[in-house]
Amino acid sequence: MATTPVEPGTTTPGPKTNRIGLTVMDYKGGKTTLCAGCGHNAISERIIESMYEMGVQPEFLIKPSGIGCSSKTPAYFMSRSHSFNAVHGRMPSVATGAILANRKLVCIGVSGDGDTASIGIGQFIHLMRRNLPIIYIIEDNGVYGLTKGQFSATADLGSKLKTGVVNDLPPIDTCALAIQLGATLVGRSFSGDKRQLSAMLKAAIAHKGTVMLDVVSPCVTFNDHEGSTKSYKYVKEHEETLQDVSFVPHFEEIAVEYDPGTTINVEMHDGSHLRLRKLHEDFDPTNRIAAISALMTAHAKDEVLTGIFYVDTKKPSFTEMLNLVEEPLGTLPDERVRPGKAVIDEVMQRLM
Ligand SMILES: Cc1ncc(C[n+]2csc(CCOP(=O)(O)OP(=O)(O)O)c2C)c(N)n1
Ligand code: SF4
Ligand SMILES: [Mg+2]
Repeated sequence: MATTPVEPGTTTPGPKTNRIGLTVMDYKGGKTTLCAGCGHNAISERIIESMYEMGVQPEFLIKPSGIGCSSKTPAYFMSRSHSFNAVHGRMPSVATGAILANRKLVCIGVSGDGDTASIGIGQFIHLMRRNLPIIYIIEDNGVYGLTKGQFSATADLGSKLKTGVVNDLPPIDTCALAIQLGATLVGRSFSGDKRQLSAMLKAAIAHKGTVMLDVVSPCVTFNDHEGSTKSYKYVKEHEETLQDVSFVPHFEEIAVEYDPGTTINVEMHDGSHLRLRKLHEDFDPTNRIAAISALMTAHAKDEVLTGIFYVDTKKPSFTEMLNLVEEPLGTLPDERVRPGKAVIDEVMQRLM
């Protein structure tokens, strides 16, 4: 659906368009069927805005997901893009196949804390090791929302269900795990923090490698009560922000200067700039050990630490490591992917 540009000589301006001539409506999806006030809806809104502002061509985006309320959300943004609702916890293998078949696609994989940290933990771990170009989002509410609110593996020790049941197991910190395993842009945000989440998503779109964003996203129906550590109230009262995150895309002029003493500037693969104004001591987001230590310290203090914990723009991505041809494998003609008879005969000769 192309948008109508302003006709020369007319006075009524057409709808606002982005750098590829699309309106924000071109990035919308179906009407949400999630509960009113669910954090996941706010995340879909931020995805729509950031994809529009970055000028991602919807037809070049794939949005695989697993199973859960969170995994339903790709239906509520970017209807013109490709979608794949995979088996519970198995989105990483579908995403890997899609990206290897077409390296030109932008991939945003949407998962939940149950989908990732419970049933899908094995797939998640191996995905994080590969630095596949993917934006992996965990919409983290600490419960299995779709199956009526049981604890997931990201629920904090001592947090309470509505029924009074107390969680007696420690949480898996998906960010610490992703950093340790090799993801190259890792952060945590909150569905209620529009500014921070938008900046992180735009940086994620510019990054060429595995982005892992854990977004705390309250479940208003099953986990937003007193005793929950994933409620709106708890996160607002316990959030500790590492940096003020801003993003300058490569197609915009850098108007604002920054002071290197207070702000870390990360140049992304496409020439965009991720700006991290320090709010926390001298935190260095290129130091993995410091990042894991900051996360562990925050847990010990019952803080919900948000910000960009780790970034590495130098590590080769999985597609680079595999030395794939530029042209998507999925569109290569048969004569370029099938060895001819002479090649097969030669291999057979060598095996005799
Ligand atoms: C193989 C399999 N096991 C269990 C289920 C049941 N099930 C559906 S969604 C879900 C948990 C979803 O939790 P999460 O990923 O946190 O998503 P949320 O609904 O909280 O957004 C479970 C256990 C299933 N669909 N498939
Ligand atoms: S049950 Fe919870 S996670 Fe699911 S849509 Fe409702 S508020 Fe959101
Ligand atoms: Mg959940």
